[in-house]
Amino acid sequence: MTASSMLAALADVGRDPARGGYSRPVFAPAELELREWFVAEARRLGLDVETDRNGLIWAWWDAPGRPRTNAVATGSHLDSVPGGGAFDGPLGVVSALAAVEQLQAIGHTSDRPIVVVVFPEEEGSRYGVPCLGSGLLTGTISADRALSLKDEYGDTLAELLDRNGIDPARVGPDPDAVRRIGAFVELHVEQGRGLVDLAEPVAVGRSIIGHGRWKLRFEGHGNHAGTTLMSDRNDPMIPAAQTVLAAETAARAVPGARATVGKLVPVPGGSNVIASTVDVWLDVRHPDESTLAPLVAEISAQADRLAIAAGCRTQVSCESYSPAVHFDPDLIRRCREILPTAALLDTGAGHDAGVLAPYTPSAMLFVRNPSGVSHSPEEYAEDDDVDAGAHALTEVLAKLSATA
Ligand code: HGY
Ligand code: MN
Ligand code: MN
Repeated sequence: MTASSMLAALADVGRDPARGGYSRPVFAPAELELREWFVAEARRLGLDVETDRNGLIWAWWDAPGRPRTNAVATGSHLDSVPGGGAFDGPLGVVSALAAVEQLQAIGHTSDRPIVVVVFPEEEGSRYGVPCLGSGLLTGTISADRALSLKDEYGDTLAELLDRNGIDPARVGPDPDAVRRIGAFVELHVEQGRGLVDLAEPVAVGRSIIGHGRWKLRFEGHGNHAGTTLMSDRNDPMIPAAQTVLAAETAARAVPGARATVGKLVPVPGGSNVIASTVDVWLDVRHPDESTLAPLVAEISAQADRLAIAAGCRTQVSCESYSPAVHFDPDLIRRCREILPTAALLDTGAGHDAGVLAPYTPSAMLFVRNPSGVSHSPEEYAEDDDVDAGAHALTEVLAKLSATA
């Protein structure tokens, strides 16, 4: 099957009629359906499939007697943001399967095994921490912290994994699994317009900017919307709203900075109720970490001042932080030798390849997205570009796996 035909086969899984696009939280029915589809497809290709102690799926293309060392790995994620696009994650997974199928069709033999990996909870939409699967694999996040994370239903990750046949007691770093990887190349839909004006549908990734997520809790005094005079209020919604504006103003003043509040949750959340608390999730990113930290500090200080002025309190906690990533220069060079017309792109989006980068040579391929829009139902890639991306990945896997 081609990558575009596989994507078409998945087009109805996890559609979100309320938001548009797709909502495929990790281990929710839609993502489980995609995982089952992946396992069936991988087995159709004769790959040896196993789900590891952290919920990652590994589909190995073995050869008799060839050890699982120095593998050329590829893959991506199947989970999505709420109301996300069809390509963010699944494109890398279907392209990896299509590349393996193409290599098998031409009788490719290689000195190195090829393995396709599916990483759980890349978006962090259910548990708040992005790249949770690759973070557990590499030890970037501790098992204790991960297992105690709760979703909006109060389900801990431990309970969710247990319900899906994964023993929470075994969750944790898997250095042997990381050591088996000699190189990792993730294909992903581009989440920007770097390729739109070029005549080339595929680019090689160079870097990921630093990025993190902070939770700001504003605590006030819940009360009645009608009987509480304006002079008698400690309404946490006010400093929360002012902080959203302050974050936007602060980020606009710093070239290259991005600050976003995409999630704000008042408790109890009644339309005739002054909230008792308001939680605000702040996503801040910048290519230079020495700029990112002071920007977050400034926004946090403003939140504190605004809260005090409203007779409220704030608590700020860092939910996740991903340092800037520079992909492996040699692997980038190899990819560009194999794909000489491919542009070089930096990205503002985080990826599992970024988490793996400090542990094994990692790189990325990006496929043109005509509008550049992502994390939205509008996310898109033309079938021809999807298949050009899969072909590029096929070439990269063939050349990388052919050398000892
Ligand atoms: O948020 C990100 O950059 C990625 O899509 N997880
Ligand atoms: Mn994403
Ligand atoms: Mn992604």
